[in-house]
Amino acid sequence: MKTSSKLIFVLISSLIMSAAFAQGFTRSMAKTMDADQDGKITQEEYMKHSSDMAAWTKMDTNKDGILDEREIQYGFTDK
Ligand SMILES: [Ca+2]
Ligand SMILES: [Ca+2]
Repeated sequence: MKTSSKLIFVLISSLIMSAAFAQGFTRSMAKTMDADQDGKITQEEYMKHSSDMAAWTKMDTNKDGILDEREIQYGFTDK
């Protein structure tokens, strides 16, 4: 039972992940991108996971080259 529910969870997570890549960015992706876990995503951290600079430009609203907590909250959704 435990193993199968784990499997379903992984399956659902990967489905959500692929949907996220098609539609936008999720909070879990933000956590993955934030390699040093300081709550901010630098352009360097971002570029290890995405080359979508149009999305970066959109999310980095104050153009300082870092996505801070507020910008992550705005740019990364769970939808
Ligand atoms: Ca960081
Ligand atoms: Ca910024």
